[in-house]
Amino acid sequence: MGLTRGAATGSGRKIALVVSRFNESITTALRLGAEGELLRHGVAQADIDVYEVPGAFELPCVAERVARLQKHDAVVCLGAVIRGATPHFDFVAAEAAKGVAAVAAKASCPVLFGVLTCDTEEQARERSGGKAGNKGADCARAALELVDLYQKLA
Ligand code: INI
Repeated sequence: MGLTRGAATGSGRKIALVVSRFNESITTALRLGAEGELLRHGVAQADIDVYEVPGAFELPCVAERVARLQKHDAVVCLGAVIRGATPHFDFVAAEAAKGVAAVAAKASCPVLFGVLTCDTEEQARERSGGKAGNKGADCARAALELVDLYQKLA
């Protein structure tokens, strides 16, 4: 029996963040959390590229194009879908999740899903630097771990 896991080391890694603008105060907090985590793990500021999209629905198609550039070791998708009063929520959340998963399955580098899907803005705030941590930071760390694991599996 063997255990293979990736180490979350950032030195020399190039990471793309695809960030949606909808619910911008939340997605900015996710992006800052992700950037902070990458820097803490040794990624150089110059090696972090941010691509902005209007909403979470647009994350998969842009993530796919960014992954195809083969300029980055991982692509991290960040967004916030908040239910509020709109039935739009279910469609946007489902398409973002399915879309990013489909891109991740085909891409040669790790593609991560850092999209909050919450009932309320308060829940989203809690998960973007509040008492429930920062999903952007978690996702960035997971990306570094996967980069190393993909390398071990290559
Ligand atoms: N986009 C989000 O990122 N979060 C949301 O909560 C949201 N809601 O609720 O509507 C949302 N809608 C916009 C969507 O992502 C697309 O940008 C839009 O439909 C254009 O394709």
